[in-house]
Amino acid sequence: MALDQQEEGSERVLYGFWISPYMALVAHILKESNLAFRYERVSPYVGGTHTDRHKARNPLGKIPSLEDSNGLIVSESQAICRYISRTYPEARKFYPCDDPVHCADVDAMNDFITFSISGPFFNWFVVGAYFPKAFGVKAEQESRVFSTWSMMMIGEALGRMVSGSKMTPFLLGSDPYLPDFHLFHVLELGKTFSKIFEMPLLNLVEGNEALQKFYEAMSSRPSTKEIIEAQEGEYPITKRELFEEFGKAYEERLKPGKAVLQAMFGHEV
Ligand SMILES: N[C@@H](CCC(=O)N[C@@H](CS)C(=O)NCC(=O)O)C(=O)O
Repeated sequence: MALDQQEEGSERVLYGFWISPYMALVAHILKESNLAFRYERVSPYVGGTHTDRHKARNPLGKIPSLEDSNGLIVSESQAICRYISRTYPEARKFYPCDDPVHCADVDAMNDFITFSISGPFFNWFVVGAYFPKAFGVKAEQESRVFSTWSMMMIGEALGRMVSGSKMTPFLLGSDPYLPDFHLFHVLELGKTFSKIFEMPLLNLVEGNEALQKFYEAMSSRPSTKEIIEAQEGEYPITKRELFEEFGKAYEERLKPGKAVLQAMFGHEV
């Protein structure tokens, strides 16, 4: 029996929460490949990633994790998407792992985005938005400085990506691949967080014509509409958890870091 035909009693489960661009990426690839899954909400904002239950799925304490219908559990969004493509032929159009030459281009673009855009973007919103606005760390000025550097570095990387890609309207031409979905979810989170945290600069699409065209092309796909609808449906709970529970859930974890910040900045944080 092919793995995509769910065996009786087994199901494919995606653990995480919708605001996560990493979980949204995996959900997007699954939907585009017609691979059914059940969503089970695990929210880092209330400490859900550090429970024994989730650590048994992913000892690194991160979402997303995918439990496939064969019982295998995979974590890290990129690893999950590559696993899906290697396992299910219908996902291979997004990650052509059976064609090393074509796949090299896809990998190169995806690795560039991971290293120069999405990784730095993660650090930007954690330091620039979570620390002052969700954790209540009194280092607004320092967070602003970090945000400025991040904006510069990411802006420069986006410029290289746009000029070094086809952008017709997708990165490698007229069809989207894994890096397109990856990029889309970074841009989508930037738009969402720019509103939630009232930080307009987090919206990376604003003022960039090529990215706007790319964003519109991705948004018009039926699967994207479903993902965005699911994300919007969770905004109320996401915002409540973000501003009322996240700080409490991470209090103990933040203590050593706060002591370092205090020593470094020379003032109470
Ligand atoms: N590189 C990982 C990033 C996953 C990630 O950072 N997930 C966040 C939520 S968006 C998380 O689980 N945070 C909880 C924590 O780090 O404690 C991936 O691509 O899956």
